[in-house]
Amino acid sequence: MKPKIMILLGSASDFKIAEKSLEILEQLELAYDIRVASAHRTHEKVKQIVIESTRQGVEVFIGIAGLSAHLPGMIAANTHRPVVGVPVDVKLGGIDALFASSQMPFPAPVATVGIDRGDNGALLAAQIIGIHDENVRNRISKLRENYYKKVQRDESQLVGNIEGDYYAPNKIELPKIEKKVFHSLKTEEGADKEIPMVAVIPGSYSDMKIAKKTTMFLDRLGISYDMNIISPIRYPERFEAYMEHMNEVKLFIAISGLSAHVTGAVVALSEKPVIGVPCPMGMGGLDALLSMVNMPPGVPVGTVGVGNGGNAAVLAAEMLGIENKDLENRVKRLKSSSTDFK
Ligand code: C2R
Repeated sequence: MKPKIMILLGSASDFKIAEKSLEILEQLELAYDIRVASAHRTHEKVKQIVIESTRQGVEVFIGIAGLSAHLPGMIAANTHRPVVGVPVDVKLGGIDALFASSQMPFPAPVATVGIDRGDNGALLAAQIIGIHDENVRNRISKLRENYYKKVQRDESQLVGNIEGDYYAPNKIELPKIEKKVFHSLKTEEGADKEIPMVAVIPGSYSDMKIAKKTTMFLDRLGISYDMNIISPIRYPERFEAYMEHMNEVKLFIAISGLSAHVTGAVVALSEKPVIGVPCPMGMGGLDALLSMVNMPPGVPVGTVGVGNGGNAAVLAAEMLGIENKDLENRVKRLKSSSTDFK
């Protein structure tokens, strides 16, 4: 059994976070390898593991590290395969590692998930593999169903134990509510030429400058896309209709500032990979970065650096390039001569 996912830990002390990843990968029946190698302390070892694993067919890397977490970035510098970064809370609540992981320069994106979210790191890696593997997609669906059932179970247990004198539960008759996720049914690559590979969703016209950077690089990489400016907060129904309409795309890129709910709304309605681009509106984009990245278990958003629309496109190309040789070669070329693309 050859590993599809390579997990690198900056230190054995990160293992408690990695355990969450392993639990998810075991449930999803995905073969992985795990090594301890620090970009700071064992620079050459990281490089060799990444180059050799890429050569041997590893499809996704997960870098788990705390403090100034340069490990995921260094992995991204040495492979054209997608890299997921899991920042670990060692100091400063993990903010240091979150910035080090997400704020990568073009064209070395790291799809960063929430602080200590080893589970979401693994789930995002699985979603990436799910782009070309229907069995993995089906298993992800079951796993998400379990998260849904857990909320239902937890709620009945919680409200069943409330004994306050003034507790006055409203008898709301809910129709049978099912988990609402728009599934893709087509599996064949290019089965329908009309279907774009990517849906790009900026939350507002204010995000267009950054969205244009994304689409410029999608164009250069030869990745087909649809784009629709649509806020799930301002136009919830239109947003849902668009998501349903786009259910055959392979992945989503959502671009948003302030309390950036676009990404969260997308991942709530889809099990495809979601790439988030935080926009600098207020607070230099810090609000958007944190609201995109710190998602609860089961609904990961792979977040790139603030304003880095270019890296979102490169990351999409890395994800799609696993099963598409042309695209793989284009992203390889771009990463080895990025100045040609500026
Ligand atoms: P020790 O417990 O070994 O001192 O490590 C590790 O990931 C860990 O979270 C403390 C923290 O330092 C982090 N570390 C990095 C890197 N190497 C180690 N961030 C790296 O290369 O980025």
